[in-house]
Amino acid sequence: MAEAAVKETEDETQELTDGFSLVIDSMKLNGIDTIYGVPGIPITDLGRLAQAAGIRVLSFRHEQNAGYAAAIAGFLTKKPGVCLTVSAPGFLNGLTALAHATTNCFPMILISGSSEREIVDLQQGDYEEMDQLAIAKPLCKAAYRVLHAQDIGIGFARAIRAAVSGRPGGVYLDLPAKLFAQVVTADTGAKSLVKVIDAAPAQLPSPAAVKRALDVLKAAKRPLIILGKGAAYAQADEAIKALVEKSGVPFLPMSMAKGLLSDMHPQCAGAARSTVLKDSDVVMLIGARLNWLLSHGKGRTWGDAPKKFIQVDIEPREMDSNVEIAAPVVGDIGSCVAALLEGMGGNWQPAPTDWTGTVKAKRDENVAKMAPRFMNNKSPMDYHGALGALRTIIKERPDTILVNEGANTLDLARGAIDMYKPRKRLDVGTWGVMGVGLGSAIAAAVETDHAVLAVEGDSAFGFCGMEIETICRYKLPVCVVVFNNDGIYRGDGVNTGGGSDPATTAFVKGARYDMMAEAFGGVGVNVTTPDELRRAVNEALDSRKPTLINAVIDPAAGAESGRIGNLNPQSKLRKK
Ligand code: ADP
Ligand code: TPW
Ligand code: MG
Repeated sequence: MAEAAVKETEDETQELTDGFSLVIDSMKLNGIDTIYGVPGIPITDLGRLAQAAGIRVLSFRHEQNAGYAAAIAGFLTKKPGVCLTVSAPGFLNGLTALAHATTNCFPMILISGSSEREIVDLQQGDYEEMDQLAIAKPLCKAAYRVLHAQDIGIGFARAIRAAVSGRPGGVYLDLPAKLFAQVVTADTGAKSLVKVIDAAPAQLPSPAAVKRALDVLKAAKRPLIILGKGAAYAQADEAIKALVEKSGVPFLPMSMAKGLLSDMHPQCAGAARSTVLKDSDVVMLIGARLNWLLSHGKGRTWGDAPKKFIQVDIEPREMDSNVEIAAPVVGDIGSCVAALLEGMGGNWQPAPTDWTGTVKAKRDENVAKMAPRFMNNKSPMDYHGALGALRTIIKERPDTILVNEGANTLDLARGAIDMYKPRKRLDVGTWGVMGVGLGSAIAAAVETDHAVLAVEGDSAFGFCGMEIETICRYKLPVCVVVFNNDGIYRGDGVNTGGGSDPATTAFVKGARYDMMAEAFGGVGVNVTTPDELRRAVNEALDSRKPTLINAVIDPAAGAESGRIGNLNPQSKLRKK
């Protein structure tokens, strides 16, 4: 009896901690210093306490945009970007971004509060009841739930490792409301924390794989290197540059790999894309998948000449996903490229000059052909006139991060705007998701402190436009340019069934998106010529003030589905 009383007194004098603190301590211990999310039950206090503890907490207007921000933060930093949401509806809003992160191989952790397990599992109708763990599982790389405060440390360690090791991806971490208030002694809590050592261990390729790849490359007459966003993610910029230059092989950057080596690099084959895909005989893929974006490695795009593929990727199961890979090199890109460079030795014979000469000539020809189109000063603007202004701005300000989404606005900007530095182009990724723009812009500004130029189709902007308030609220150096052509693909669509409803692809004519920025104390500008656009963007990037420019584009200038109209089920029928 007396003994028990003494013990109780001891416990009372012991310092205590709770679930809230252990979540925050786990993040801080592992260098997670930013949270993107939307508050509400049961995570409002977690956000407040995290902010008080020195974590930057960015409150969004919709979880999907917070999730896209977290995904891009992961891409830019190689640390998992964290998105924090409430239960059921907030969780579901975050889920699209989690799936998007997983699809794009970006490390991200979606943390959602959840309702009481006992009630959820008996389906008794709890507040925002939903079996979130089960729903998240098929949409991400891993999903975990923590039920006890003393397991929070392990929960975070597992989530972080799963997100960044091997092929990066999205992880769901379910934190039930009850967990946050659970109390343990400070001592128990401290002992339960885990600092993740070497979260993404180097994965070295086998010497045999490296030799095989070099043998294939050596025998090539018309070699090509394709750099994907995995290569940009890997942050092995110098080694990749050295490999490209030592090999003398022309390189083709995928959308988000533009700038990994400057588009001005003499070996860049960006403007000779169809030629190099068709005529190459050996293709080395570095951090790029042979998915739809590369026509699955076969068909007309790739021509009839037999081809051999070398693929450098961390995911062994990516090999042979679409066509036979003659030389798989499995490992992390940094290690693989270093091994390839070493294997090439001191007297590697660079790619044949008849091939590199042909590619360069084709490239220069195409560049010259396009140049006059970017110089037109039409009003209303066409895409090329408007993009001509923006391409000059990025050339003059190569550290600016370019965010880009839309259909024509995306496809034409990708070709028009040359990139000069790694990880400066952020776009719709593997799925072509509309609405990633403002979340990406916010994360880019927060994570890098560089000014951001977001070039948005008016439809694309509509999916995330309310985050202009977030940009204004946090005073972020983001300049959003809405390419306003009154609609999806084109603004001149008609309702072919007659009737008074507008076409499904048409929006309100002459809308003034710039006024949205003014509503929140930002700068709004309406521009109708490339000169006005140039002036407004330069001013925004100089001032670093939140700015929204409504750029009036000719409603008849665009093409259905931009550059990928061939994927429309009816496009073949229509052509007949
Ligand atoms: P893109 O769309 O630019 O062609 P993808 O998203 O299709 O690029 O491909 C990216 C690839 O990069 C994925 O297959 C992924 O496994 C791989 N990857 C990502 N990070 C690394 C890394 N650090 N080392 C090796 N491969 C990586
Ligand atoms: C989440 C389908 C692809 S492109 C696009 C839509 C709706 C909008 C194109 O119009 P925008 O660009 O942005 O005005 P422009 O210059 O051609 O006029 N929902 C999601 N993702 C996709 N990809 C779609 C719908 C789509
Ligand atoms: Mg549009």
